[in-house]
Amino acid sequence: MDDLRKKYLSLISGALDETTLEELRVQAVGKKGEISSRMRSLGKMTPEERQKAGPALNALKDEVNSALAAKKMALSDAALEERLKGEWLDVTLPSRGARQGSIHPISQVWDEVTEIFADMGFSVAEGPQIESDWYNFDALNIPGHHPARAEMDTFYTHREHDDDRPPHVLRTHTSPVQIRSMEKIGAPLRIICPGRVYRADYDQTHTPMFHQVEGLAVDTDVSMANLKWCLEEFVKAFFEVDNVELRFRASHFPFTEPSAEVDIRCSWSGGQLKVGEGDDWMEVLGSGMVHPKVLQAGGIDPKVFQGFAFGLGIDRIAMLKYGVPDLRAFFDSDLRWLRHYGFNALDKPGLVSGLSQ
Ligand code: 2NM
Repeated sequence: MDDLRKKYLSLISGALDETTLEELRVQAVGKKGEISSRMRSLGKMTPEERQKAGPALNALKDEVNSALAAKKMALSDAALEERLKGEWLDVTLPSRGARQGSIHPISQVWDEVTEIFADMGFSVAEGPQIESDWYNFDALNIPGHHPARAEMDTFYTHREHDDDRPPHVLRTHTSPVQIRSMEKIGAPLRIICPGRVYRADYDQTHTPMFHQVEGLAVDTDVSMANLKWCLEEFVKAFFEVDNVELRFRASHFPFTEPSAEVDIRCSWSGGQLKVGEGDDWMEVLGSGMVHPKVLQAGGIDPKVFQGFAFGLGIDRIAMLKYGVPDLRAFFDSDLRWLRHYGFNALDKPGLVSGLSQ
């Protein structure tokens, strides 16, 4: 029995592949194998012989089976090792440039504006694009008969005439988000609301969907001077210049009193815009002190709190900053245009690293 043991253990340890190992298993412990036939011969032994040989044969069978299993594991590990060597991949190789996408100029400017106001302590708030009449108009001091409702070229959702259920609209500005934020957060408050807005207007300089950022700061000691500083900082950071001159022109919006439109000093020489110098003025923002009725609609006490607010068109300032001549090209999804005007996804705008590379 000891010879059998030595023979099989040495054969198993010398096996080079799983096929050889399987042949050895059949030869030793298979139905007609050497160890199995020895076990069958136990019947012909005397009880004394059987009592010694039985357990010894069982032990031998177990030992050979374990040796087979261990060798099988070792062979399969070695095979895996070999395969992995062949499948090695260099993950440091550069990606395929031809398939790289780019960041749309509107997304880029959205991120730049957000970055600048975040640095001044403003949070970002977002809200629904389908709004109730109340949030889009009434809460903003634009009652039903107000001409601004007609002027806005509002898209109404279709519904049979029903006096009990006022219609919903596609929001014509992002101000309803500010009413919702006043209700939800209360005062003090500093937020900007970037988002898509809709007006039924389509020509060289208007698309029925465009993008706006509106800002709102509410506190117990907020003034027009704070508004002016804030917008000056914004314009300098956005146009990446050290000095700008702003001109506040008296204007009228239903939701602010007083209201002002903001122009920046610039020059247009050779079709090239330069901000902060020259004899031209360019309108970029609308702004003002939030009307007491609007604070009230947001659940804020206008006897205790004041607020300033402003609004600007993302698409328009994107055209100005990046020299895009035609607004409608923004929404054509022309790949050649996107490759030309798009930004690298890895160059995230930051006030330290630079807004635009
Ligand atoms: C503008 C111009 C002036 C404005 C007002 C508000 C609110 F909700 F706080 F009253 N949000 N945005 C505002 C003020 C917007 O856009 C040209």
